[in-house]
Amino acid sequence: MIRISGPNATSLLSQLSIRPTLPKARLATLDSWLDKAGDVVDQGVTLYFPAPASYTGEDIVELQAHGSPILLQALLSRLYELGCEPAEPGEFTRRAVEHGKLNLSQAEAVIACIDAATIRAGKQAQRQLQGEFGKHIDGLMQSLTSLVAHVEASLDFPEEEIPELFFAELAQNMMDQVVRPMKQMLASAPLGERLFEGATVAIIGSPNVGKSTLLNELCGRDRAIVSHIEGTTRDVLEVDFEVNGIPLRLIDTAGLRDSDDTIEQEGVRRALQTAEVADVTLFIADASRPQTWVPSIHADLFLMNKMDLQCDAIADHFIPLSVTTGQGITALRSALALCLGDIAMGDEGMMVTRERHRVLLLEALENIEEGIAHLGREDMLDLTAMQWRRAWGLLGSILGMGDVEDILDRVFSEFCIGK
Ligand SMILES: Nc1nc2c(ncn2[C@@H]2O[C@H](COP(=O)(O)OP(=O)(O)OP(=O)(O)O)[C@@H](O)[C@H]2O)c(=O)[nH]1
Ligand SMILES: [Mg+2]
Repeated sequence: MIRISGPNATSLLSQLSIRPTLPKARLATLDSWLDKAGDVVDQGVTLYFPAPASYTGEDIVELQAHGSPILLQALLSRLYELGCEPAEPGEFTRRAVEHGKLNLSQAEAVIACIDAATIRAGKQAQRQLQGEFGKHIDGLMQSLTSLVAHVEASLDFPEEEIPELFFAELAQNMMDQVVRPMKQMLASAPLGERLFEGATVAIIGSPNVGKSTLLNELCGRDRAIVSHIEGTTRDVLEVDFEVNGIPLRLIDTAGLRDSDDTIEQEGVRRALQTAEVADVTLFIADASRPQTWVPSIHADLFLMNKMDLQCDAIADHFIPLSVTTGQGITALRSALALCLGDIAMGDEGMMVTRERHRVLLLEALENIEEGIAHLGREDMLDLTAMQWRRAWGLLGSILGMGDVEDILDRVFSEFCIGK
């Protein structure tokens, strides 16, 4: 599809289209598009969205062609001849923000919708796109405005006229209406950001304990070579899978042991390096071989595999597992989710899903709390008002208010072309 946005979109279309008149607004219309010589380049559907009821808020024309890259290129060339310019990454969405169709957090949600790797991440992105997150921030800003107004009003009165409880009440209201909801939002950030950034999970352990077997089981494919021979895996091998809607990259590694084989030595070196940088490290032992039970490096979760061979008691911190029979796989998934900060909850609330939002929220919170600490000291009231106003501005820049050109540049550089 080719999308044209801007005040000249319709005049361009009239030169490109075989039709003598503009198509009806928002009605799929069969059309043919012509090159300079008047020959038909391709036939397809033209859509016309008049301003301001369009994605960007400008006149938009969309051409749904057959899809041949050569013919699309010919259409584009014709459009450039007629005065079009290629869109920058994210430029359509940027224009939507500039025309007030979306706020900045909604624009970021557009990227999130494109990048969502799991349904759960997609649902969070939708909430943000629908404006739920923005409304929340807006509510906090409104409370702040009225509380700042109280402080500013008190600046105009001599001390004796201010009721004794005034500042205590003000602080309490700030806590209830702003600080507590903000802390609740911030508490969701580690998991919320994980939903989009994902995490890496390394599987380590001695040779032959079942690392590759586990990788195949978790990703549901026969991805890694499995054999009874020790030292089967040498390379680092990665697969994508998900736990509770958190996108994960699972990494299989060479079994850890001393070896004279230089290739295996390199495999072990890479295994250790992988474990060091992974977000979560799974250590696997073989229940039938006690010499595999002691981890030589740090691990986050401990699994005792091949429990089908050995039913003796094992140490508490090991999750009993048998990849062959399926025992313990569910427990492992739950443990992984917990490890990634996913605490069981019913209806999932709205989350903070971006570092940019978290950093601004945190800074705003700091300003608010410092302002509260200064309340009640007459000589510091100015400072309180200033800090609370500052917090208001920080929350505003989450939504793209104020002087945010550089923020826009950064946010839209993450987009792909055509969005
Ligand atoms: N009985 C039993 N055998 C298992 C289980 N899991 C894996 N195995 C077997 O253990 C052997 C080794 O499995 P792998 O997955 O190749 O082991 P690995 O840890 O990747 O080994 P290296 O790549 O050599 O480090 C294979 O013969 C598997 O079939 C299990 O739960 N029970
Ligand atoms: Mg292996």
